Amino acid sequence: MECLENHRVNNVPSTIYYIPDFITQENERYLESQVYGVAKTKWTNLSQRRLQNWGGHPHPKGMILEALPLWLKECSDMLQTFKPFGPNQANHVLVNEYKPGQGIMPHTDGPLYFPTVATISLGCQTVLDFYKPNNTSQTCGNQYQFSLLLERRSLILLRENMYTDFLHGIDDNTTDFFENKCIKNKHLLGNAAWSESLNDPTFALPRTSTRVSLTIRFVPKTLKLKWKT
Ligand SMILES: O=C(O)CCC(=O)C(=O)O
Repeated sequence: MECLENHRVNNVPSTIYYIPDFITQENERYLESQVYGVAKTKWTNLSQRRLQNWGGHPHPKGMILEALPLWLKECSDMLQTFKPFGPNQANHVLVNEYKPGQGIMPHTDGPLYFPTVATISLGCQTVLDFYKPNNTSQTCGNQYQFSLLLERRSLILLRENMYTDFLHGIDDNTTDFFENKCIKNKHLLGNAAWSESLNDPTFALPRTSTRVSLTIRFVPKTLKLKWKT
C-alpha cells in the first residue's frame, strides 16, 4: 500500500495530500470519454462552468442514493488505496468542467459530507487558492492564504481543518501567474521543470485546454427509497 505521508503538503493547516500522476494517461482519456459520453441533460449549466452531479442530491434529511455509474465506481475503487473516507467508500461525485478563463468562487463544501474531499484533475492544470473567511468586516473580502498547483492526472485530498475552516476557489484566468501566489506543493509536483520554474516570480502557465475535475466525497446520511409492491 502506498504511503500517504510521502505526499503530505507541509506548512499548511492540517491536512492536505497531493499525489501527482495518480491516474495514467490511458485512465485520463477513458474518464474524459465517459464524462463527454453522458446524455446532454446530465449537464447543469452555470454562469461560469458546467457540472454533472452523481450519486444523489445531498440534503439535511439524507441523500436519496443513486448508484454511481461504473466509471465513477472504478474511480472510487482506485481511491481505496488511501482509504480517504475511513471504512466507507465514496458515494457522491461532482464533475466540474472549466474552459480556459473559467473558475469557481471561494467556498466551503458544507456540513453534509464526511470531512474529506478527494479531487482528480483531467485535461489541464490549474491553481487552487485557499482563503480564511473574514468574519469581522463585511467590506473586506476573504484573506488569501496559499495555493496548490494541480497538475492534470493528479489527486488531492483535503481533510479536517482545511475542509471546515478554509474556503477554496479557482480564479477565472486564462493564464496563471505566480508572482503573488504561495504554492505549497511545489516540491511534490510530478513536473520537475515546473517545480524549478516556480522559483522564478515571472513564471506563468497558460490554461491551454479544458479542465475537468472529479470531486469525490462520502455523504454519511443517506435514505434508501422503499418501493411499494
Ligand atoms: O475543480 C476543483 O478542483 C474544485 C471543485 C470544487 O471546489 C467543488 O466541486 O466544490
